[in-house]
Amino acid sequence: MPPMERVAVIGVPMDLGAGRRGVDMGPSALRYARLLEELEALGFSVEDLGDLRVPLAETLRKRKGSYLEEIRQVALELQERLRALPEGVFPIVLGGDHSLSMGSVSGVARGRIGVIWVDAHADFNTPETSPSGNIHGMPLAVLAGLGDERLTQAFQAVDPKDVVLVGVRSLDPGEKRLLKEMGVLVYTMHEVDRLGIARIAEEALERLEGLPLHVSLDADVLDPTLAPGVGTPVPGGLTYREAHLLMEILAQSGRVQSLDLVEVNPILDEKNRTAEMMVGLALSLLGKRIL
Ligand code: NNH
Ligand code: MN
Ligand code: MN
Ligand code: MN
Repeated sequence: MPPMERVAVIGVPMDLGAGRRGVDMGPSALRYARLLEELEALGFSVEDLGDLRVPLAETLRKRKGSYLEEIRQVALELQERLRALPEGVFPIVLGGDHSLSMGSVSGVARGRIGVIWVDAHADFNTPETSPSGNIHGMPLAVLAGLGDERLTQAFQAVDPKDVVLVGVRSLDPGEKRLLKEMGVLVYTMHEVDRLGIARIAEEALERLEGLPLHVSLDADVLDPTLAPGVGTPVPGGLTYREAHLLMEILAQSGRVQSLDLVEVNPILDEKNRTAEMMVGLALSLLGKRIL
């Protein structure tokens, strides 16, 4: 179990960082999948802080790729809300696209922190390396201090050596180079298959030894046959069992202090199963056990 009994849930209905619309409905889908009720059933005292206000793309009259300032504002507000939480409260941030994690990780970091980024992608692009220009492909780089200065100034919060990526299977050429240069530890699906997820979880905990941990869980890390409700599906993802085992082993460390559930796209989903799967994983990360 994490060392906390109180959970705060906050929604960030933002899709400005993604290439496709719809992840702004993620927070509703995750709540509808009974996240709060199930956490209470696990014994947590849960407070729902509601959703941040996020501008609607339709009202901005801008072309795609120019939402940096709006995203920055939303992430700053998230950062502020998380900084204001009393210590000992476990925040769960409901996305929304992954660009919100610039605000979540920098908001929960009280000194040095380890980040476990569970994603089909590395989100380690800069404006120079990004083929899409979508900001949800950049947040981890920003957190590590790379990218547009307006973002790194506000959100740089982690040493790249304190980051572990798990489940990666889609990298852009420039971000591949950056990951190597910065010494980020990346467990691609190749390593998941070779080593097994249990060993990877243990190695990640060892690498980040002694640090409080933030888990950032992108729904597209799951195999798209299980989790079709994502904007950028990539075949060959984590199975139900691998994903749960990863969460269970991280939970047993007692060091996980905060969580993002991001990139659930209800428009593309089937009967909310992607959101339901994400809720199940959150519960495992917060200590739910079979026996
Ligand atoms: N690497 C691609 C990009 O930067 C895809 C990013 N999409 C994600 N990341 N869903 O998790 O545009
Ligand atoms: Mn992502
Ligand atoms: Mn992804
Ligand atoms: Mn995604």
